[in-house]
Amino acid sequence: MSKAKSSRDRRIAPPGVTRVTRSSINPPDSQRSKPTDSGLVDDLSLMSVSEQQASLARKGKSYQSSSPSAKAVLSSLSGSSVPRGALDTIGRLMKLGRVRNIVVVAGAGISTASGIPDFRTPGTGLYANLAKYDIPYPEAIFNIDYFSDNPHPFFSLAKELFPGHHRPNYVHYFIRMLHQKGLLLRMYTQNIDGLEKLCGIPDDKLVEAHGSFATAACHLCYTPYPAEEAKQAIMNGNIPICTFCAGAVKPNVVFFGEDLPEKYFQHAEDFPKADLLMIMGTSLKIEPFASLVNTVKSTVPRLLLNRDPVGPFERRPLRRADYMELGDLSNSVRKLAEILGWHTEIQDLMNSHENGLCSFTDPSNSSGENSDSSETDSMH
Ligand code: CNA
Repeated sequence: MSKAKSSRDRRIAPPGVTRVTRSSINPPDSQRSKPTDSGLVDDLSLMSVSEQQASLARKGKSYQSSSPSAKAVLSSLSGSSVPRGALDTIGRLMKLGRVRNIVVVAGAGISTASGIPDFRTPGTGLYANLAKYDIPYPEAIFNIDYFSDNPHPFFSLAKELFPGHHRPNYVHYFIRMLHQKGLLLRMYTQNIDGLEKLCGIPDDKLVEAHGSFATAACHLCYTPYPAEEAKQAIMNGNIPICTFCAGAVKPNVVFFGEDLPEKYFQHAEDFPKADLLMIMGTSLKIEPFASLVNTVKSTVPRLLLNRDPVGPFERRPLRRADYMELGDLSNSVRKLAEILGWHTEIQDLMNSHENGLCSFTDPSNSSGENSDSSETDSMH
């Protein structure tokens, strides 16, 4: 789908890093980056035991471990003969203090509860409702070559997507709570709605891999353009025009065929450090972002919270350390928050912060914005 253009290299990869553009096509499994396997850690004996337990319990058998470390971990859990679901297992790991560096990977599904449609949900997704934009195929609306020829479809959509019309929801605040508890190593989001910043996740904890509306530039000569003026033009149904070359200005949302922001390359340091990966509300269809989930060590637990299995979670059997909770994301996240004993705290945070947001008018200026978000507290 993507037609990467080498001439469009304003956002270049750091030295020594291969230049990467956004593409909607997943590579075959054989081409995906392989995780490094650095051996079992105690946490993983818990994960594998838990899964074996569940499996044996399904077969009417009780678990008998020959692994001392697995037994030790098991014996430290109360009621350990009961098979656990994904949320219980991950919740227990977190409560035991086994998890300190969580990487969250998120997509449009975390914002549907805020009233923003995702791409691919049948019926409600943007791709199912694009007839009004009069485009030849859904991805054209985010294709930089198509935009060059005809920017109108994107600007119609941008008018609807522009940050400022929607509020963060419980899922965003759960992620902020991970930060406040000192557990969030980084959040990698594909979203362009700005709700992560708006809920108070600070800039240094956030990688907006597909850009945002917070800045704007000419799509031809890349001359920066004031974001607020671009917004005003778009909201008035006009196309902002570059004062230097007269090209169309667009918000710095990453289109198919454009380079990802430099911050994205932080993943090379973050993912090897992760001790838990939480994947939320994404179809994992867009590369290179989708393959990030394969770059944690194979012993690191991965938890998918989504309506349906996606990416590596479509395979059977699941990788030993993979867990998923299928269904509505807000419900799943709330269940996990309840297991952790955080639910009331998140609600209070959400209520107080949302009240503050009512008087906050310009989210495009936010950078962790009007919050106390730089402060973290500890889980223990
Ligand atoms: P996608 O391909 O539409 O996938 C979304 C996934 O979330 C699907 O698997 C859905 O089943 C799942 N999902 C949606 N709602 C829920 C829910 N309430 N509970 C559980 N699961 C749910 O979107 P991706 O993020 O994977 O694709 C990446 C694109 C989408 C990015 O480039 C974004 O720029 C783009 N996008 C962003 C937004 C936004 O910023 N809010 C909105 C629409 C599209």
